[in-house]
Amino acid sequence: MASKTKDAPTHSKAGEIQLKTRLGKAQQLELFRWMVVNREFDNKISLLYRRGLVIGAAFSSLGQEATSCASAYALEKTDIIAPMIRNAGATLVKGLPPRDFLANYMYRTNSPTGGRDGNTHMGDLRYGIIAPISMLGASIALCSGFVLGARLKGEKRVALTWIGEGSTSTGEFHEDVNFAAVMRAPLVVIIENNQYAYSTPVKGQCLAEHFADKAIGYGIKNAVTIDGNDANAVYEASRDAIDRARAGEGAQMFEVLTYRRKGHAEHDPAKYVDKTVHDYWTARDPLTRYEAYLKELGYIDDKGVAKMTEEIRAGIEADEEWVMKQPKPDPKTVTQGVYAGEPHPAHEKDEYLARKYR
Ligand SMILES: Cc1ncc(C[n+]2csc(CCOP(=O)(O)OP(=O)(O)O)c2C)c(N)n1
Repeated sequence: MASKTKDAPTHSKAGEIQLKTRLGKAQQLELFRWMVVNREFDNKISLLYRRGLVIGAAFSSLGQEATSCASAYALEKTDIIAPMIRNAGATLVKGLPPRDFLANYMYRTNSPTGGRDGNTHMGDLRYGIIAPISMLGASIALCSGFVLGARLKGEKRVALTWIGEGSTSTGEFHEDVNFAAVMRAPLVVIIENNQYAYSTPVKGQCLAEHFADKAIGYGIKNAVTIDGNDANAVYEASRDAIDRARAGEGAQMFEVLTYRRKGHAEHDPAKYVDKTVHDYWTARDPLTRYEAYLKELGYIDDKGVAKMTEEIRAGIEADEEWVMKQPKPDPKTVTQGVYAGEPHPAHEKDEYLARKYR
């Protein structure tokens, strides 16, 4: 006869969420809240883009909220992240106020880049956020440098970065992961397998069964492949990897299976996407699943979800109002503040800098 433990369910009935988690009730509710913030923030960016207020690319993480938020949620305050284009959620979890992010998208002086960038290429070291690098893969080397420097100072800081499955085909990815592994850098790399790299499906990227298999070639152990739309599964795998990195076990890597529900950016209608793939993943939406699970546990009800969502929406509306009142940079200052150590004239008298160095 099968033992009781063997028969015990591993996943909730509603939402099919992994039941085994170190997160308590309050933390799971907080994590859910972050995912709602991520989604509402994305919705706002999408609307602003359609109103012509975001010039350039607007990247959505619709459908990838669990991947982004639950992994960042497993970090300590002193840890660092190097987000990529699908990691608005992680950036917000790590502490960047949504209004600063919105202000960056709308190139205002009171924003992390002082209006130099029009989307996500911004960081803020007060929150442990390194600005994303556009050349895919390069953030891994940057993270290694940061945490190896911290190790020299005797600090136990861990870096977390994400990479799309398409970007694992770049030469930089191989060089950087190998370097991080050899140096035993306290770094975690999450491969976000969201089924498409721009218009290229996974089969056009890699013949290995799992992208996580790439880790074996660098001597990185425990590279699991998990359900990236299950917030508890993402939290647990991230926490395990972060703990191992912090304990001195070297660079860690694992793969999350998820799906990019919109095109590469808002301008891309993604007509190349296979409808079966789209429908499969749409039915496995990370927020819907986590909400169903939390309701099954009795942690929240419909009223609670509506109240939470309304509060978050109102906050983002207020942020938008604030951003609209902020100035855009003077074109004459375009060449200023480019190099480190130089004063940033766009920031000189503004509120962002005042808060930054308070
Ligand atoms: C070295 C390099 N090559 C090409 C690009 C252009 N580019 C930006 S994002 C992207 C697709 C990335 O796909 P993936 O890594 O799967 O991430 P996803 O967008 O699916 O999250 C490409 C080709 C770039 N930024 N850097």
